[in-house]
Amino acid sequence: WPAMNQANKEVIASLENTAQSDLPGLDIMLVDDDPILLARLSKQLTAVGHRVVTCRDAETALKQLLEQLPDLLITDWHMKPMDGVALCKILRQSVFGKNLYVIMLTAAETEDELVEAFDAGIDDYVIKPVSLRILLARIRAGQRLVKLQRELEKEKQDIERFSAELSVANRRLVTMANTDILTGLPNRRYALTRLEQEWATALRYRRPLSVLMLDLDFFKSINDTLGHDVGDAVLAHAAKIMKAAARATDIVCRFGGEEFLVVATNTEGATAVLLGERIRKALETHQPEGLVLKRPVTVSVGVAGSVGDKPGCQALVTLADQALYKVKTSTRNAVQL
Ligand code: GH3
Ligand code: MG
Ligand code: MG
Ligand code: MG
Repeated sequence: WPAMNQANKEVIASLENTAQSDLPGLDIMLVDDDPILLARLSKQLTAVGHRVVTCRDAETALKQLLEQLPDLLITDWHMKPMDGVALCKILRQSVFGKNLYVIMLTAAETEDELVEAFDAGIDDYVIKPVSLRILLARIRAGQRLVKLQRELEKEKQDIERFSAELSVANRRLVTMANTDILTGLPNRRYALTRLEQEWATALRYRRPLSVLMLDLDFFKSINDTLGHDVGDAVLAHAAKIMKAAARATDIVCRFGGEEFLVVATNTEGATAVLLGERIRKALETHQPEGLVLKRPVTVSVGVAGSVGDKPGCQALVTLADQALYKVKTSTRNAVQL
């Protein structure tokens, strides 16, 4: 039994230690029109580790509260012109005061008055004359809530930060899933989704929409003669030139191996041919530097443009592909509608 008792005592002592170390001193605002009480309580609360700011009336307290942002308010009830209940009512309607822990000091009031004070927003009260032990016990009770509230606040901030990080990561992932790694252009997945969106927009605003299908000429021979890495470099170069030759509103994508698709918004077929020609010409003119190639890098372009709601979103791609095939079976390095 004595051994058991000793063990219990140790457990209790260690619990008390944690409890104390978990609850550091509070920032307390003390409001009372009695300067002697104010001085005594202030000294006593400071002695047990709290930081205390004193005010002799509620108006000053309100002003100070904004600056001090205390954890806990201990206020007298009867003060002039504003009393503690009125102070509490105002606090509870303000952002900084709505979560403040409020203990009211009161000479024994009637039941009705106490209910009124609680309804005004006090959390607790201590009967005057103030017993320090009781006041400290009530502060400790308040401290538990203050601590909990701080933890909640911190958790809320953590969650907000985490969710912000998550949405950044998410956006990055979406970008990655839509981007071709070699050229940095939007990929086929993006191209098809975007084409559908642009088709819907074009229909809604009765605007034309064109699609250009581009395929590098004799690309396989670059790979075969100079190797796949050179092929990659030529692809990246071609992508850069074509993107630069297009307009800001044209959506230039890598559609497949050495195939590119351009969605030209608000563009009729005839205009898209001019765009295709500009891209074709740019590539022909800007050959990749430092490479000895058997023939210049060129591109064949098939174009399809909408008229009203014809031929449809998917059909635009098919028609552009068919036009491209025509170029491939004739001259190459040309544009065909
Ligand atoms: P054509 O003028 O008829 O288009 O001839 P081509 O040689 O360009 O056509 P083909 O479709 O026969 O060859 C395309 C080649 O592109 C085949 C493939 O090895 C190569 N290719 C596709 N993707 C890549 C890539 O990411 N990097 C490299 N280096 N080559 C690629
Ligand atoms: Mg008073
Ligand atoms: Mg090709
Ligand atoms: Mg091809």
